[in-house]
Amino acid sequence: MDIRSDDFYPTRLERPHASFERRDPVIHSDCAERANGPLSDTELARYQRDGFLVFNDFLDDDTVRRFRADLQGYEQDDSVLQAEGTITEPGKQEIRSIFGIHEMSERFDRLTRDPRLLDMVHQLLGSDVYIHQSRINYKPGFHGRGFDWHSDFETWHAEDGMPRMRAVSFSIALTDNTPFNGPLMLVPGSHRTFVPCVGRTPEDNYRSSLKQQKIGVPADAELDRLIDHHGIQAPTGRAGSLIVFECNTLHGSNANMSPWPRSNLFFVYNSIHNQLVQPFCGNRPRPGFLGNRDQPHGITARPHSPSRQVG
Ligand code: 6CS
Ligand code: FE
Repeated sequence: MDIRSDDFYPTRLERPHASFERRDPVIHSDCAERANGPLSDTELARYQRDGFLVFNDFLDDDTVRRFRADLQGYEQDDSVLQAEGTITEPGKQEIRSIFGIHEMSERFDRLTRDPRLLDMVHQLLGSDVYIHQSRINYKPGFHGRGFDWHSDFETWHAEDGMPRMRAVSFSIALTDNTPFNGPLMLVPGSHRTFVPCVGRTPEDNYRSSLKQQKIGVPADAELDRLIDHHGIQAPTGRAGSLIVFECNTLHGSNANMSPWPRSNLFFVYNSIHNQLVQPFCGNRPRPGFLGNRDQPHGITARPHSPSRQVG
């Protein structure tokens, strides 16, 4: 397949290709925008260095409880269980993820518009933003399968047509994240390297990749090199904690062998200047609940959901 002239990050190739340094800034805002946001210089420097930040106690206990009740409701709601964006665990009935949740839940939509989150995102991406993708991960006790090592951007670039690295993911824990229930693992500093992956993307790959990703997983030798150099961090913390991670930061998680679920809210902000184009893998675009298309206007802030000060 010929490489398009607008493809800054060729991947899903026929043969292995060496990793290379990212071709986009990590923090896109100018000096004035950087100074005008909730993240301190120290936090901005840590995000630049590691590709993620952790905030314990971002969401208050009452809001966590309300989201948890919503999740239980979804498990009994046939219209949700039958929705195309609802993914079950491979070979099981347990829910693995529900995508497009910001369009189904008023509470979730309000959370994504919390001024403290939007102020942080504007500071990092230097522009108005919209929701590229949202989901609830259930990761039930005993049956919650893991997620192989990957860069979200690699998938969003190849399969959704996201041109540049100008997006950031937010993951809010609705259950305690312990060393035993499959917490998110991140490779600090990996966001600065793009790792091309080998293998043509099958049509409608998402129908299997959301259960278990096989395409877009970096080669072991590359993972070995990056992890050997940067190590692995697995932030644990109480329900209500927030992890903010750059779209190209390598991450994954182990299966949940504990009795305790590891449920989290997950939503991605993309810059309005980074609109999705034709997928770079050459396939037709994925459905809107995976990659929100044609969003020329940024989302607006709404009244605070009760949560503690960020930072
Ligand atoms: O394909 C996707 O868009 C999703 N897959 C993974 C493993 N992480 C990011 C995203 O939610
Ligand atoms: Fe991911």
